[in-house]
This record gives sequence, C-alpha cells and structure tokens, in this order.
Amino acid sequence: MQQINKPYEGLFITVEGGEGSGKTSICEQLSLTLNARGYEVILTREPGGSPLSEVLRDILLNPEKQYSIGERAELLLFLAARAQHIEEQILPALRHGKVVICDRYNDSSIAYQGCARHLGKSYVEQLCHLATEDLAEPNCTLFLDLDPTIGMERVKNLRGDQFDRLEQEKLQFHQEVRQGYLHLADEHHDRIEVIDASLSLEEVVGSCLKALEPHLTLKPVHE
Ligand code: Z5A
Repeated sequence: MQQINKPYEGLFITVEGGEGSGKTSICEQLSLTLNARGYEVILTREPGGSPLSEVLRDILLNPEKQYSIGERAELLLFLAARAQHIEEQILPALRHGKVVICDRYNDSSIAYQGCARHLGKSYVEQLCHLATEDLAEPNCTLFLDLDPTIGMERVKNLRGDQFDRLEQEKLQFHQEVRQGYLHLADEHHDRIEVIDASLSLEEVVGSCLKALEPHLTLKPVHE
C-alpha cells in the first residue's frame, strides 16, 4: 500500500480509464457501497467538481463551441479546473476525514495530453505537480482497462452519435490513451490497480472493492 506524507485524515480514491470504460457507473456503485458500510463519501469528477471547474468543463468538452482550443491551452484549462477543484472540494473533504472518490485526476492529463496529444509525459507530470502542489495524491487509483473499440461502442449505444469534443478523436488517439495508462500502471504499481473493465458491471465492482479493501482503514463514521 502506498504510504504518503499527507496533511489530512481522509482517503482519496481516483478512478481512471478511457471512454465507456464504466468510470461513472463504478464511481456511483463504490460510493453507495462505502456509504452503506458507514463511510462518509464525496463523489466528484474532473473536469468539474467546483463552480469554476464546471464552467471550464463546458468550455473544454462542448463540441458546439465556436472557438478552437490548442493542445497547450487544453492542458492548462484541465489543470486550472483541477487546481480550483482541489482547493475548494477535495482537500476540505479529506481534511474532514471523508472518503473522496474522484472520476479522473492527474493520470487523465498524463494519458490524454501527455501521451495521446504527445505533449510529453514528464512535461505534463511537472505541470500537474504545479497545479496540485502535491497536496492531494491519491491513496489508490483504479484504472478500468478496456479495448477502446468496446468502450466507444458502449458510449454509442448510450448516447447515439452525440460525442463530446475529445470523444470525437480517432480510434488511434484512444489507443494511445490506453497505452499511456498502461505505462503509468507499470510505473506506479503501488498506487494503480489495473481492473479488467470488459467483465460485467457486477464483476468490475467486485474487483474494485477487492483492490480497495487494504485501504479501508478509516474508522466508519456510523456503524
Ligand atoms: N480529460 C482529459 O483529456 N484530460 C484531463 O486531465 C481530464 C479529462 C481530467 C471527460 O469526459 C473528458 O475529458 C474525457 C477525458 C478528458 N474525454 N474523452 N473522450 P467525461 O467525464 O464526460 O467522460 P468520460 O470520463 O470519458 O466518461 P464516459 O465516456 O461518459 O464513460 P464512463 O464514465 O467511463 O462510463 P459509464 O458512463 O459508466 O458507462 C458508459 C456505458 O457503458 C453505460 O451505458 C453503462 O451502462 C455501460 N457500462 C458500464 N460498465 C459496463 C460493463 N462493465 N459492461 C457493459 N456495459 C457497461
């Protein structure tokens, strides 16, 4: 288990993966399960999670906006959204001893902007450190690994042809995102758990709970 010198008592869990890998569904299921076990859980997402960050989310993802967003501007907007999210939502919750489940975090920037957009992994990592000041490092990250063709098919079944700005990227882009995540998982095997997301939702929830078990050392607020 990862030991972090952290200025808070709570537990920080991040969920990562490509399109349609089931992050939203898993975050909801984990939140319900941990709540039922007596933990106080905050469920949040990136980009988003605070008023300013939700505005930036709309700027970043809405495909109908009439302006273009360059690669470096895109990265910096994701990081600006994260800086505000940490300050306003994540850190206060962790300081109050809560469990924070966050749908995407730094690893998304590294996989999407660093690897798939080719801005450079270590360049993006450094900027992530700058944006977060290393104040909140996840205790555990669940990477839902899925072939992007299956993920895109799931999103298509769910929303038809209504893809957001990043989902509209070609399959090659999403393959590079997956490779980026797999490299990160190799490098940070003490923090990142690779979960087979091609299984049924129930099975994926089971794998995630098993991976989280060693981290559930907080005292539940209600028995
Ligand atoms: N992004 C970035 O580039 N850099 C950054 O730093 C950050 C983000 C923070 C956020 O979009 C976009 O921003 C994302 C990365 C980029 N871009 N893309 N492309 P988002 O938050 O709106 O969307 P998303 O994170 O990509 O999630 P998603 O595509 O909406 O899917 P999901 O949350 O992973 O999956 P889901 O909604 O839970 O499930 C999708 C469907 O599959 C649904 O019908 C489920 O019922 C079904 N499903 C889920 N699990 C299963 C299983 N196990 N079997 C079968 N069917 C399943």
